[in-house]
Amino acid sequence: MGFLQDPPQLAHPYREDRLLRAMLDRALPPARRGALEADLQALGDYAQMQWQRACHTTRRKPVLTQWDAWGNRVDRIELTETWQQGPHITTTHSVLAAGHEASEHARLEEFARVYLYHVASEFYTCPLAMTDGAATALKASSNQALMERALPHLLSRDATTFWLSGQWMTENTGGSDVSHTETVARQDASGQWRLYGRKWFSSAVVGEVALALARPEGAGPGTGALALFYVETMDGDRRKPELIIDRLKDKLGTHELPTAEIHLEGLPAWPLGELANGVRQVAPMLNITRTWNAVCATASMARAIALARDYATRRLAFGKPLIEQPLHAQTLADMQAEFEGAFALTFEVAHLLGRVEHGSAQPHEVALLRLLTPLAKLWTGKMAVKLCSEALECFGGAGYIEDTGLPQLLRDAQVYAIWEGTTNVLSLDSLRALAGDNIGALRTAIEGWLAGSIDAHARQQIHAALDAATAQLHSHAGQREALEAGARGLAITLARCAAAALLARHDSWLAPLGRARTGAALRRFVGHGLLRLATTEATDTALLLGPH
Ligand code: MFK
Repeated sequence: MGFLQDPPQLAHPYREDRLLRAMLDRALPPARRGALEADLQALGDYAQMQWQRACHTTRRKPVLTQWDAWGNRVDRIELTETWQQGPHITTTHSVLAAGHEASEHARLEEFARVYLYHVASEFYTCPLAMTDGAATALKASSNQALMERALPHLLSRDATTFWLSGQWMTENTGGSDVSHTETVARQDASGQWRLYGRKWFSSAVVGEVALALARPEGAGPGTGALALFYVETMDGDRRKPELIIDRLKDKLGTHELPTAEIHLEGLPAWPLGELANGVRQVAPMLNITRTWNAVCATASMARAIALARDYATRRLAFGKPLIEQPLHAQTLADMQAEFEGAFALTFEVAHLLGRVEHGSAQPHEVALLRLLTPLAKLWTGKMAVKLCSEALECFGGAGYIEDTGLPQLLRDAQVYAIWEGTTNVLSLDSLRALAGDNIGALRTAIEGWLAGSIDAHARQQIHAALDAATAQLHSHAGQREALEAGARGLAITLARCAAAALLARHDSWLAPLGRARTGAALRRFVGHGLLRLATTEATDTALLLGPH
């Protein structure tokens, strides 16, 4: 046998992750940091074991069986082994329950667990995100009866009592624009609400409950007339007959996740609150699942970079390891700097969420969280696709070969820019969040993060980009079309400004500790430029899109 290449090895995703460890050291009081250690070690062990297992087994997809041998409709879904382990791993390590503890650090501690678990979970984190979102929306609803019924299950620390929740919004008529929702809620003779209609993307159809948008019978058109309902899907261990699974989707990635098309034929349902303004009621859920999306996108980037970096130490070309080749080293370092910016912003959102929910946030931080949530989601979603693609290229041809386990990273990453709102929908949401003078909240936060920074060049660049973004926002005020056309560039510029300032804050904390890498990510990240504002000349847009 001639030459054989060493495959990449995955370093321990927790013990060897200096970024995650340093962030937690900085953000958490020592007692809470210590209490987190056992779960993070165990989830890191699980992640490493799952990567090794994935390299030696054939990947499977869930299988839907609609009919049994005797002609009964059964709609049974056989899950992958990893998905079957999901409830046990999740409850044993308190992944969801941790986020709902009475502490301003609860969400940060939850999302550190999610970060380690995500890639290993085969996207079991998708229904977990929705379960977390459902628990949060239920709490916000003040519906005492539903809270008492569902929360002990959704936040259970015991797999035998744990319930997963779905989020059923998307229909054939729209995923982004839900105003044409066709699902109808009708009261039967006993006064029980029942749902009738078709839901087109149900990623947690194996869950025990779901939150669903529906139009109460006789209500008017549009979004405002939609109501939010809670449903349960199971009768003991049988799926309720009023919930029909039409088929599982054949998707580009996330193959282990059973995303289904379903229809509802009178499924019993309970309104969370008033019989209108369902989107407003589901918004707490959307903001939670968007935070999950950002954390999971960041976790995928971490995995792709870890493997590419390790491989660069094993693969020789032109007489030396790839990591010693100047252009390859430059490529990896560029990826690392962008990733560190994304990591800083994502975990700031997680920590801020906990402070806002706990009531310990400063006054401007509520508006700040509302803005940073869509910014983190849209920016990390796009970046994950780019970085995973670049990481595959770092392996040459091997990155294109299925049973290396690498192509899956790229296929799966594409979902982050689509799920929970596309980049454009999230950019428009960031305009909603900027209404009033909410850019002032970001400015206040950035000044605070930069307070101890010694990098004068970075400070100047951040201020200049923020000024340019603010000027564009003000110059487009009252011109809705120009404002919308520029929304993506504006959002990404603001995300980059926030990320750079957060890198500066982290450096200010690291510097007195004498850590060798201090400042490198910030310098490189700022070197890539912060401004991404778009040219929005409407005449050119029309010319470019006109008939050829
Ligand atoms: C592993 C990673 C985990 C990820 C989880 C994976 C789950 C996958 C399953 C899915 O992808 S489910 C599909 C997800 N679908 C979406 O995310 C919907 C995308 N569309 C939007 O986000 C639209 O912006 C939205 C439907 C929310 C609203 O559009 P509309 O119809 O134009 O509503 P409108 O009138 O602007 O807003 C209605 C109310 O909600 C307003 O409040 P008021 O009634 O008080 O004026 C808005 O301010 C409020 N609102 C909207 N978005 C909000 C919000 N409030 C707070 N936060 C938000 N983000």
